[in-house]
Amino acid sequence: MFDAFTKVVAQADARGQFISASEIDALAAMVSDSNKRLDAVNRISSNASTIVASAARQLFAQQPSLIAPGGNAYTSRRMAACLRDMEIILRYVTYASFAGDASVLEDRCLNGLRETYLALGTPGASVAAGVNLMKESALAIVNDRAGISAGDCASLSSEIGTYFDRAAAAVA
Ligand code: PEB
Repeated sequence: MFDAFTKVVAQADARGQFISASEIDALAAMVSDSNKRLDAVNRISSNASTIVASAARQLFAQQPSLIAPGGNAYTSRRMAACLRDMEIILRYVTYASFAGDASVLEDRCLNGLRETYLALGTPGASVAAGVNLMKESALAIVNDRAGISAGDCASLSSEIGTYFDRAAAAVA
């Protein structure tokens, strides 16, 4: 598991070189924007149940067969498993956003997930649709202008978006 700093160290060590000026510049830029990162992670984390619930509600409205008899979220046991899975994926997205690196998400959540869903008969494309709905909801909360000092969060939002995209792509 890497963060943005340990990733740079590992890459420099693999090359047998000192950390380069451009790597230092990139990390310095990240540090100077780190309050935005912490605010974004805090907002997603403290609204996690809202993000999961609203994404799930939209997913089941778009794909009602999932909750019809025989569907993959039919019976409260499967519904609970589905909401739990969405929450797990969102939690790893917040870890990656916090660390500034996708490796925790890749290694501890997405690795083997496609195969797990194949074995379970859970439709990966529907999970991916749920992840995309969580992305929309989470980024809307991150970018809410209310109650926060104004600033440009475009690059941070797009970085966080890539973590959701990786999760969706891993199961689609
Ligand atoms: C992954 N999900 C399920 C299982 C596992 C995971 C390992 C099997 C064991 C169990 O049921 O608990 N676990 C989960 C995960 C990690 C992990 C992400 C990462 C670290 O450890 N059903 C739907 C939707 C979708 C869904 C499309 C969006 O209709 C999910 C939610 N996951 C779903 C369902 C099950 C499941 C299990 C329904 C239960 C399947 C079944 O038992 O029939």
